[in-house]
Amino acid sequence: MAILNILRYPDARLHKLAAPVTVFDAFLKALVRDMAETMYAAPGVGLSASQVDVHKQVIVVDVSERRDSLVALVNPEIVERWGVSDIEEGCLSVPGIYDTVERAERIRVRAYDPNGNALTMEAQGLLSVCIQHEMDHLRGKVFVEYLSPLKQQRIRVKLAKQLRRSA
Ligand code: K1U
Ligand code: ZN
Repeated sequence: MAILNILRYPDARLHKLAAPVTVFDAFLKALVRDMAETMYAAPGVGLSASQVDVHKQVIVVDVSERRDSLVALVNPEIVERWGVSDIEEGCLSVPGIYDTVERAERIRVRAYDPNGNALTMEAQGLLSVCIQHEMDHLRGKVFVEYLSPLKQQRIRVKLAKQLRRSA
């Protein structure tokens, strides 16, 4: 197992489009294990392969308090959505920035598990928002890009300051 490096916004690699997974092999299972370890260590409630510079359609999520309910989705697709949620979001690629984005409150998702078994699941609340956030990463979209140009500018300044302080 390994802790992977998480790309930081505004790294251009966060805007790459992830490709569908076609082979469900040992490399995919190792990627899922490493992503889960990286998410738990961060700590976070979700992580996409895009954030660790692997541009394949893979996400992991665990919103449970006990951190024992890992959901790993390969080639996820939202097939139905209901309601509106405005839960505050964070992002491991944009540390220290939290804001709300309009998302569906409840979703039905079709995906594969890491063994290649097809699955359908329903999610609501934070789990729903987190899956939508991670799926955005797979299409190269970072949550701050939904915010106003003024907020995005302020975020860039704040992140540049963080970077200078840590250098
Ligand atoms: O995609 C990511 O960078 C992970 C992100 C997921 C997310 C959080 C909240 C709403 C939508 C999506 C995070 O996990 S940020 C860190 C975080 O929220 C958290 C960290 C520790 C404990 C609980 C939450
Ligand atoms: Zn994120």
